Amino acid sequence: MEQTFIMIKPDGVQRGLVSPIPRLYTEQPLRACLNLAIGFCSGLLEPSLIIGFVFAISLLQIGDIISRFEKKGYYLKAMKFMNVEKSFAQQHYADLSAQPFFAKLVDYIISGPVVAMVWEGKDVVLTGRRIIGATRPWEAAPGTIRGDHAVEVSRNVIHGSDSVENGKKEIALWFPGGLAEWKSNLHPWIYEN
Ligand code: IDP
Ligand code: MG
Repeated sequence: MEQTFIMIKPDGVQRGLVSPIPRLYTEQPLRACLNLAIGFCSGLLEPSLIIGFVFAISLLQIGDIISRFEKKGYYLKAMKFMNVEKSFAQQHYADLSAQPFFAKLVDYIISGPVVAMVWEGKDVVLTGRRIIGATRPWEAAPGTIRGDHAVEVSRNVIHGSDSVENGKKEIALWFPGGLAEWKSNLHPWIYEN
């Protein structure tokens, strides 16, 4: 099945889209506790608890973006929370290196941690782009992530591969170690084949 690379950019991580932490705690305390527990456990596995704590907070913030893809019927095949090196950001956006905004774009992507993900499903590249919305947030339809949560093109919250081919390239770049192999038990209820 088709796969796409989705990245929540540093502003998306920082802004806590849709679910500010206090609201999440009052409205969805179970989910908040679960996220915190996952973050704490990851802290135990990681070299420092602080990384786990940051991961916990970030999961609270990015949960709604992940939910949009999950609820649609796509499968999360890989996810990591990380800081990006400058040279890596330049490689990811190599196709745009001639653009006047390239240097700024690279600085933006390395300005804080990002959440890198691979999602799988039928037509996930095109549909993922529709869920994300147009590059320029003022052109993005209401209901899309950028349409609802971004103002500036240089602060547009999220990245999604623009073709199957580029998706493959980006997945290989961001997840050289491969992806999780799994299939949801709900698969026959979402997909015909
Ligand atoms: P996309 O993210 O919707 O695929 P691209 O054209 O591939 O859009 O551009 C990559 C990223 O570069 C955009 O998401 C946006 O953050 C940034 N960008 C695009 N155009 C501009 C611009 O005119 N000024 C500043 N940043 C831009
Ligand atoms: Mg692009």
